[in-house]
Amino acid sequence: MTNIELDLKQIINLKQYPIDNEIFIRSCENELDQKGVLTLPNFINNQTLLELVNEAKVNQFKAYYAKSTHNIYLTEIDNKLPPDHIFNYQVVSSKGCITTDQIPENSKLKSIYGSTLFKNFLAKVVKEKNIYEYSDPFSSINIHYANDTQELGWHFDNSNFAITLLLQKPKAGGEFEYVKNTRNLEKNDMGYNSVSEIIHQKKNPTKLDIQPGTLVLFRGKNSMHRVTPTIGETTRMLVVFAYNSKPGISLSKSAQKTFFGRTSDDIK
Ligand SMILES: O=C(O)CCC(=O)C(=O)O
Ligand SMILES: [Fe+2]
Repeated sequence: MTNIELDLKQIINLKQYPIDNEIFIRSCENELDQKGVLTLPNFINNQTLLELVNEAKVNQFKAYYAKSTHNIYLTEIDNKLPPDHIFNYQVVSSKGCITTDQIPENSKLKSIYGSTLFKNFLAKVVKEKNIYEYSDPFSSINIHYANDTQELGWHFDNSNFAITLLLQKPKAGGEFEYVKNTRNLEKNDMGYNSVSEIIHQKKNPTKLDIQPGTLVLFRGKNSMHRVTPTIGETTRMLVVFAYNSKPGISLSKSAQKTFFGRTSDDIK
């Protein structure tokens, strides 16, 4: 066992979540398949949670805040479709973000993210052979901050799976809402009717009540989701652990600029 793996015992609740146990892994895989989402409450212990909240607060001043308008499919507008077509419907996202290079080297977030045990667990649950960190200095671990009124608008993810760890929950709002299998990208089904029903409030999404310390695995490629506006002065703080199914992948420079306000060229 490496030091990182030894450290993991002091970070993750391995008694409740034996992440190297094949039966446990299988049960996680099944739950993710069935629900499209897997939540593991108290994944990290209370001491670690306190430490990580503190660390996130200390580094919040470094956050790059951006407000953007985008469609639910995270693409450019399609001018061949009418402006009022649901494909072209615009929503707002506004949040702050700090990047891997802005998180201390000795942060427990880096111990978790880089741990072989953790990566093997995730890979099996999401049915990937292996998972790899990003090659650029920004994208692997991000902390998102949503202050009063900030939100993440309805969208489908580009990635096959997402892994998040909630650190701090606002007094109200900041709720994760989703609709399982709204579209089927593989079958070219854009899900216009379902998307439209949600947007026009003819159908209700599923709400996920997540407490701080919870690890969430989510398949957001075909399930539209959003985070409702934060209400009140307590910031929603959430860690995103991002991996690829192939090594050596960087986020494009233009995406770096959009998400982080700078590119890897700026820090050389
Ligand atoms: O903040 C969350 O809980 C979800 C984040 C999300 O959907 C995303 O980053 O794509
Ligand atoms: Fe998402």
